[in-house]
Amino acid sequence: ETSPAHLGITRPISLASSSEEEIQSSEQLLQTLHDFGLFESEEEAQKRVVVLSKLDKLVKDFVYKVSKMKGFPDSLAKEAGGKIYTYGSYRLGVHGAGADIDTLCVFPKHVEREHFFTVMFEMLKERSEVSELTAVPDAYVPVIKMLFSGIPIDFVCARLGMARVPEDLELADNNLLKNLDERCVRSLNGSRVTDDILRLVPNVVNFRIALRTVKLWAQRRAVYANVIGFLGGVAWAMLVARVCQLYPNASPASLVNRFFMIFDKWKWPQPVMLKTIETGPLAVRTWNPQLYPSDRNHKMPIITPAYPSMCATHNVTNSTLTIMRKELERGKTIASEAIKGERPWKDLFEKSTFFTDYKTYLLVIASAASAEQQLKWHGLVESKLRTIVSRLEMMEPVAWAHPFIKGIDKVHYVTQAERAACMKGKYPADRTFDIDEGSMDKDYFEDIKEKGLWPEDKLEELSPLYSATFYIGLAPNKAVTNDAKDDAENKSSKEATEAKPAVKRQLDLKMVNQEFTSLVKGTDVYDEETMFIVMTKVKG
Ligand code: 3AT
Ligand code: MN
Ligand code: MN
Repeated sequence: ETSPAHLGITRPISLASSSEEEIQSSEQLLQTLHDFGLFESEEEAQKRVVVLSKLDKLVKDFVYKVSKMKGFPDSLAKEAGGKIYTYGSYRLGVHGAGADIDTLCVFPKHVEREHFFTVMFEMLKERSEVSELTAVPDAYVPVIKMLFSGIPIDFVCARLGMARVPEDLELADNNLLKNLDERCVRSLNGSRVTDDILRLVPNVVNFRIALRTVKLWAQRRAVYANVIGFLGGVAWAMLVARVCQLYPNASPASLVNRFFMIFDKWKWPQPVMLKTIETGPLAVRTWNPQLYPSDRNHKMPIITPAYPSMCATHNVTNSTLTIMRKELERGKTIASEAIKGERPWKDLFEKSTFFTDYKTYLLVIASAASAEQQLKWHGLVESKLRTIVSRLEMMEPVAWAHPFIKGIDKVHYVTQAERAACMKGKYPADRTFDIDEGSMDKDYFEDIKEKGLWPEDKLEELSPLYSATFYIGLAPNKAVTNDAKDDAENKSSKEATEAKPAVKRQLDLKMVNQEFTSLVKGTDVYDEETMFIVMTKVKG
């Protein structure tokens, strides 16, 4: 059988080009994206190019330096090479104005991973362009974070099994992964996946506009958060890429419209893939629900194309799937009208009303005594939050549990005496300040003085306590008649375990609370002296 070449595991649904009307609608969509400030200026774009070329030069200097340290003659040290690649939103070409540049540093085998966190780290420290330099060598994907000329950089590294890293090296060859440290494989994976996505999309320009639309929609509708159980940037990118494969000649507006039509009706857990899953040279497993029961648990599998293929949506629960389905349905209605010119595209991006959507919210409040401790504690609690969601959604009175996409950070200036109340989630309103993203270090004593919130001569009685509040909206299961009072707070756990099935219809948050508390306290992040966790229920 002869068929026209196509990208993807099936043939396209339609090869049709877009109509005049759809092309016009695409113009309006693009204008709307501009109105939302999604595109950086030419000047900012140029700045990124300069930063990247400096980083590439730095990597070559780094490899040279380590080669010399290892006693290489000058000529060989110079030939050892080294090179950067990008991944993430910048590589896909869909980054917003303030976005980071996710950058991968690749070096030859005589340079060790540790050198990246010592030698490279020191080289960066010396640079006048670099600020807020921090190394996280123990992360799942070890990383150096910094601002370079004010642009946030996530700098990861991979040591390859070759003597030199030539300028034209491509990362697509699976054999590159042989005998590498697992952390190097993971670091390479980011670039290999984004490269593959771009290769597997028929028209990259249209893909980018459609993906920018979907990302903005997902952010505004509060369904963009991989850790919490929604989808992250890579997963949304793969869904859009699949639609591009199915409609290779469609304009951006029709891609967006098709995106909502297709995924509103998708029969999850049927997986979304951009190509067939490859086998390869490593002893790692690739996604395979026939073989691995845990892969059968994936509610909304979206599989990364690059070997070793994995599910990018491991964290999705029944609840978050339900919420995303509702949003896709809403999106479908709006997009189908917008593409006909019957309503503006901006309607798609109306902000989520999460905080008023529910009658009852469960609040999980994590607090710590220092900004440094809080950063870790916030991250840990966030990463475990979906266990509460899975627990709640199994309970009869709950139709679904809706986690908000991020914890809300605040800092409270409190006395020793007030700390006990704080542990229960009760903070003084007038000495509480919102923390803007990434500004945990700011101190508010000046504000307290200026506003006369505390006697000036007694300011030393106050010390900061940092808190992060995670909200989970509880949708009641209307089929359950719940006339018994929900008394999770005052019921002993003995009574709870002895309760008869009929009584279990009550929302027993006490058990959920106990389980979650022991889960987070059982980790090595937890410090009894300085970290606190509390769960409360509030009416919306
Ligand atoms: P932004 O435009 O930066 O908001 P992005 O898609 O570039 O969107 P990130 O910079 O957060 O998002 O992440 C880029 C990639 O890095 C996505 C994923 O392949 C990888 N990544 C991010 N966070 C983690 C993590 N915690 N663990 C492993 N990989 C991660
Ligand atoms: Mn990024
Ligand atoms: Mn990043």
